[in-house]
Amino acid sequence: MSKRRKALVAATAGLASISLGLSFTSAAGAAPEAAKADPNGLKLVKTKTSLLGKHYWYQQTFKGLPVVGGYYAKHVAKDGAVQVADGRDAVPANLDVRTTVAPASATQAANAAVTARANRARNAGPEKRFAKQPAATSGAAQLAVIGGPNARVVWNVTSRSTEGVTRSLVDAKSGSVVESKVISDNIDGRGSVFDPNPVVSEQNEKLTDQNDKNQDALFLAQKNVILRNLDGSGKLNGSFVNIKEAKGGLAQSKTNTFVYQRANDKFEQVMSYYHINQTQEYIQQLGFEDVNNESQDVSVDTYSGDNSFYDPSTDMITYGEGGVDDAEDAEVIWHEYGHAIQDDVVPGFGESEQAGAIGEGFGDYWAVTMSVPVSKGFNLPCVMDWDATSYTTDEPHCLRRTDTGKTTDDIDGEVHDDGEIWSNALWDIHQALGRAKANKVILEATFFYDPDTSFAAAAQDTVQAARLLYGKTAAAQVTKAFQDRKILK
Ligand SMILES: [Ca+2]
Ligand SMILES: [Ca+2]
Ligand SMILES: [Ca+2]
Ligand SMILES: [Ca+2]
Ligand SMILES: [Zn+2]
Repeated sequence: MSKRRKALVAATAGLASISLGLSFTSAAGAAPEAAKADPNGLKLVKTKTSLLGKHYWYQQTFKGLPVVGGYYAKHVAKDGAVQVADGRDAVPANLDVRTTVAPASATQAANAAVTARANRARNAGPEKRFAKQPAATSGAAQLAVIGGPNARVVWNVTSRSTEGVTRSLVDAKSGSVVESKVISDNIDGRGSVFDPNPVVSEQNEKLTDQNDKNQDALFLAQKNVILRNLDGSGKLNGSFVNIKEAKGGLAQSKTNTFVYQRANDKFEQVMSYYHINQTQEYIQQLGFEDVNNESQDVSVDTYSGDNSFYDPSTDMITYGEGGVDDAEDAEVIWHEYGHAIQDDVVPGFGESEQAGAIGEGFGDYWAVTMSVPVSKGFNLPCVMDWDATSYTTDEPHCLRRTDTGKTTDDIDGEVHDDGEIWSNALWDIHQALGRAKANKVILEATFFYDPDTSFAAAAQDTVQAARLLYGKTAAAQVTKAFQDRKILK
């Protein structure tokens, strides 16, 4: 970060000051400066030692309050030569630092501004589906002074929102927000993805893998997206996703630009990052802050078979590259993330056959509900439309579906088959309650599952969650969805 040199102003008592514009940063000007006393109102905040000497950093203060951005540094060489960097701001000596705005009102104003901007930022980008953002939250407001031509006393409010950590300055006399800026390191990158997959976005069942070859039709299916919550390391590592292993090496970009075509294995890394980040953001939008809220480890294209899996012993998701590379289909990404969700919420989940089937059914359902906002209604209950082009001939190409009409009469003891009973019930709940309510009910219910639960017990948990969250009518709708599958009587 570079900081603009500031004009120097004496802020001593009784002197309504004017900028002097003096600079003391040059080496030539250093020696005479050494003899002078430090100006008033400096508070030592840090002392650093380097090879050539010591460095004293001061915060500028005015009537005991920190002046925002006002700094003063003394660099003392081993021979005693002193260089001064004076970044103090002019503050009129008669500035009244009494406040009329309460800190709580300032915090409220700051958070409203942060939330409004976070919403605008999202809505201006391609991610319109994330229109509603959580409100900013913050700790206590601190009183401070802004110097310069518009000197005033402000409340300094630190907030946290989907944009990261924000510092807002609220005029302590008028209550207006003077400045609001993101100060955290989380950064946005750029990428290109399929969303959710080319078959759905292009509404074209005739697309084929052709052994991972670049094709015009598939290039047209790519869309440019913002990769949020990256940690700034230049890798696809962030708050909710860590691409930990990948065939051909990890994608890296100093400018956090990750744009590849699908024949490049790094494309699948971008897919994994983007779609897992999206789904964790969505979960948090629903109000859940403790559903696999961590940087999920992912291994991409490292398994040659046509399969993907979640390994609870290492808490890692692996996406295979057989047929259509699995991570070219967001529905595969979301299905596996579904397993990670359940393992996070219910340690050791999946101990019985029916719990295993619930795991598979939930993963399929989660893929479908995540696809809803980007699918324009195209074959919604069809799971993994693009990956399935490698191993199905019927159209639409689906690995499985969430609307098979199966009931417990169809149980065959294979978890993926039987998962279609469960996913059908969840999909019916989605249609009855709407997406947000259904997903709140389903995620909330998961917290009450036993690791070796049965269809009936998990269904009861779901009915109970619906009753507590939304009342009797919702509970009756959920009950009916399970009765239709002969899971509940
Ligand atoms: Ca590929
Ligand atoms: Ca492949
Ligand atoms: Ca595949
Ligand atoms: Ca689909
Ligand atoms: Zn699975």
